[in-house]
Amino acid sequence: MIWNEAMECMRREDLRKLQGIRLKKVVERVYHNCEPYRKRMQEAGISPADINSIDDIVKLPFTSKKDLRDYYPFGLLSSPMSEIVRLHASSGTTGKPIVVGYTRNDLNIWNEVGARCFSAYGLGKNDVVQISYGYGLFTGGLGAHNAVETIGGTVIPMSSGNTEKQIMLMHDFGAVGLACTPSYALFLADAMKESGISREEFKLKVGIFGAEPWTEAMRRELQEKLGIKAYDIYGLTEIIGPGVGHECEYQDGTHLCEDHFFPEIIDPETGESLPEGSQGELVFTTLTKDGMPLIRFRTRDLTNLNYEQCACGRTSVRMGRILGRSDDMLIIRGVNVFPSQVESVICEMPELEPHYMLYVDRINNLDTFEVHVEVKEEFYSDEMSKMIDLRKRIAHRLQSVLGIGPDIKLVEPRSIERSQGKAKRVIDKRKFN
Ligand code: DLL
Repeated sequence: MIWNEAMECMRREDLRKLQGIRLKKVVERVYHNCEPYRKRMQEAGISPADINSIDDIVKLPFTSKKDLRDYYPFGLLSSPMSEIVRLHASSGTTGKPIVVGYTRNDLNIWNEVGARCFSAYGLGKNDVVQISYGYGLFTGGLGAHNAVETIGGTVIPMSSGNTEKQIMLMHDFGAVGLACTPSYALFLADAMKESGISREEFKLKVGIFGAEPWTEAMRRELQEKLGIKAYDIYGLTEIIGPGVGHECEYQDGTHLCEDHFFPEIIDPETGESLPEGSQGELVFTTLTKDGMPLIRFRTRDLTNLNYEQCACGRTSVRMGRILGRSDDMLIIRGVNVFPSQVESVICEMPELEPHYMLYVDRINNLDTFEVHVEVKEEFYSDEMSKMIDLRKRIAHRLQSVLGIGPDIKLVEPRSIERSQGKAKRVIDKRKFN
């Protein structure tokens, strides 16, 4: 179902006009209400008068994660605190978190885009949806929660953790939708199997998965294990939270809510805009937010954009799978490696569970790279030769995909730690040397 046909199916020429009008307004807002933005624009020699269409966006300076840290906690707000009704934060790996303030209007926008997502997954007022994203400063729980309420569905505000209860309530309350990270969904899939309740006794049909990179291979795995359709939901705290983009019934790219969040793809090295279809760093400008609008915010997420119209009727651009954040990229013996590439290979091999860890270290000035992966119960064997053969095949596949051959360690089923939120799949000890 399409929640807001006028906006989601707007002719692209009209959309660009609307984006231009909104851009001018938001640039005026930050220029007049937020000192760091005004200063930066003055330094670049531009003023709101120079912004007259969406094409002018390239004249504006970028905003980075560092800016959000430098102006912690409230330095980038464009509304007075009296207008801010909610705060969210995303925890960085080190130091202070990134804080975002929302006005009432911002929360309404969030509900609107969230409703578009959940409608696109085919959910509506008759559906019960279990929200197993964490609640709190993380935007996942409350964001998905309000989206489901907006479409009139019934929310089970579970949050993450307490797996047995997750399974019991999912069953007893007849949840049709499950919203959580793909890694937690895997964990819950195993727990459902172990619960002794047969799959047919659950009503689950739709998975709403995001907050971390996941691959097509992982989608197949989850769809099969849970007997559902698994859809992507994308978002980031700085921009609004879950709801920046969503898949539709065709599962062929993540539609971005472009009337609110204008996307660009740039070369992460030079900052230059890249031609349509190129892979690069995703940049967003919030076109309608009041509390903390961001201009040309560099997400560090690597992806590509497809402007061809989708069969669903929406005209909005579709984002490809996120390869990872540029900061997730490992450089091992000079070769660029994304954990998602390893995931694709592992999920394609029938003998392996989709649970894996990457260990990187530097010993005697040489990078070491180990992949630990669980072998399925039925393939786990005492026969040495079988296991050696399997290791060889995995190493060979990884070598051809990555251009570098890791050491493979096959581990017993259930021996790799499960995640209840965003999975941590890399331990890079070189950082601590
Ligand atoms: O993860 C918001 C969210 C919550 C999205 C629930 C979807 C569902 P942050 O904690 O600020 O916000 O992390 C944002 O997570 O820049 C991406 O690197 C990654 N990410 C989010 N969604 C996806 C996705 C939330 N669908 C960062 N696919 C983003 C791949 C994703 N990566």
